[in-house]
Amino acid sequence: MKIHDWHTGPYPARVRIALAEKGLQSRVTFVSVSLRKGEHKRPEFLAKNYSGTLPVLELDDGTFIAECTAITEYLDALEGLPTLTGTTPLEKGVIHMMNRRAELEVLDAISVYFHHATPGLGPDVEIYQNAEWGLRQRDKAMRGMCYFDEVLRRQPFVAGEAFSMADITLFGGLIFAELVKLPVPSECDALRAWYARMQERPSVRNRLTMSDPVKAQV
Ligand code: GTS
Repeated sequence: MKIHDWHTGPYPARVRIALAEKGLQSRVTFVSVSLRKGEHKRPEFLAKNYSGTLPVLELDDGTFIAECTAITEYLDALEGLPTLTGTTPLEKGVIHMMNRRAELEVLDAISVYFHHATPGLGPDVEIYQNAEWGLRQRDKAMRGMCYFDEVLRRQPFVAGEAFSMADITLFGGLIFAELVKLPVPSECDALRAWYARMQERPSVRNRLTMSDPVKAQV
């Protein structure tokens, strides 16, 4: 399998963390796609992913799977523990809901803020910007962080008692927040404590070095 991604990207981080959690790193090689050069908007990349976003999983039979949630679901179904997307119908439903909520309320909102209300990936890539929309999404993300703080006051992980895909997605949101210098509100201590705990996970710590070619071939 191949992963087309950009090693420091918050969305790519989601798949890298999922791979490491499942112990599947040795089964993939990484292909670097430069966001700053706009390589993800070129026809040859759009043929792999119509949406022009990273990451994309390429299977050995030539199938391309885009969207972090879909890629994580695929990897989770392969083998290994922990289960990231739930086992019972209840777990699956709650994890999917909280994962989507982490996207809608934090990660995707920060992404819109980045692309619309900051220079984003630069003038060659950001061909349409709407700063007002971007700033509204920034405010939405800040409210979203407060929501997740409340959730994490009641339970240790985003979807309940166990680590899941929803934790990985919210973590991606906070990586993005750091990149664009949006601080987690100081009163959100449960969210801050959870973030610190997430950073201690080996899958999180090793995500940037995973694409080292030597490691990729192990
Ligand atoms: N819904 C998609 C998913 O879940 O995979 C979003 C993917 C996404 O936005 N990826 C970013 C991207 O391609 C990568 S990164 O910003 O995290 O590095 N952004 C470039 C763009 O032009 O939108």
